[in-house]
Amino acid sequence: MQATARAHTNIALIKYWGKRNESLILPTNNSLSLTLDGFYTETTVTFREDLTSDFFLLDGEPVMGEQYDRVQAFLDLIRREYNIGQIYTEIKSKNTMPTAAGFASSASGFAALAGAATKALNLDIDKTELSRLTRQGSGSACRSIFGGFVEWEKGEAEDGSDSQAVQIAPSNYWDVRVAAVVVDAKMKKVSSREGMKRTVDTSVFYSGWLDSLPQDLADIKAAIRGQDFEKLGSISEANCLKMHATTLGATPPFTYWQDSTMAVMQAVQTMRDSGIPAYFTIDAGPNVKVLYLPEDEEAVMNTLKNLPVVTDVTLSRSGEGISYV
Ligand code: 2P0
Repeated sequence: MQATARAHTNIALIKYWGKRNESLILPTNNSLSLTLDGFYTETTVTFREDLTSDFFLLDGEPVMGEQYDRVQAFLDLIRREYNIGQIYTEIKSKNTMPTAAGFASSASGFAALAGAATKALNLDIDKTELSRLTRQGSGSACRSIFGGFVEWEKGEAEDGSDSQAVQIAPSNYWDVRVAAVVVDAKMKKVSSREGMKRTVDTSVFYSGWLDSLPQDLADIKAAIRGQDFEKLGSISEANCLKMHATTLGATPPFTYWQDSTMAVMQAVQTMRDSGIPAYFTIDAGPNVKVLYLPEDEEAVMNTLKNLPVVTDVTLSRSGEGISYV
């Protein structure tokens, strides 16, 4: 009872920012992402009769604390959902994120874990059901089951049975590129889980965010259909700015941005003024992702690498969904 799965991380262009059910991880809004080829997690899960608890090694080191608890809770869910009984697992996970690329590994991590565990158990589930299961490990991870452009449908059902990701376009549909820009960051961050909860509970801007989403989703899907990069980029950038604006209306207010984050944002806008179509998006942290087209790669790289606040830039293309090794 062993299997190995590989899953890539994804970058949200229309952000997931808030839950309507915290235990089932059901979101308040649909989100839309691009799966990235540069960053992935490879996980081997072995179910072993001789173990008395789950054992989790990440990059060769045993994992304890909160990270272990989340993984164990997710395996308990799989055991319960599929009537597996008390058989525990050995999990060996490798993150192939270039050092400090500024990506949270929970998206690729929970997707690879769900894929490997269900494969090891020989469960007959399709990608849609796998996405629903993965969602309950970490929300954004449900999008990493698929490659290319992916939408997470929030669903309406109380039990989450219709909250899953669907592929909008495969990875070879359109060569949009993403530069992951790491900045010199010192401030301690508010976790995305805590940040989105505080925002939903207290932000005076949250209803404006929610009201604006159906239009953003319709517009970005039209941009993907028409392969209109300026439209794709400008909607992504505006959606990111709105998400981050909600944090300023929370109690207590907070922001993920630092002066280095804003320096990169301004550099991207200056590139645009000089005729290079590049757009930024930012998740729950200070680092910036820049969207651009292949023909502008050299110019974008030169600009980003030469910014004093930037410590690392890693390039990525559209990536594949989950695969088994
Ligand atoms: C996203 N983020 O759509 C958004 C944009 C951060 C900003 O999904 O609580 O780690 O495990 O469901 O998926 C980060 O949140 O949160 C996230 P949980 P997750 O990618």
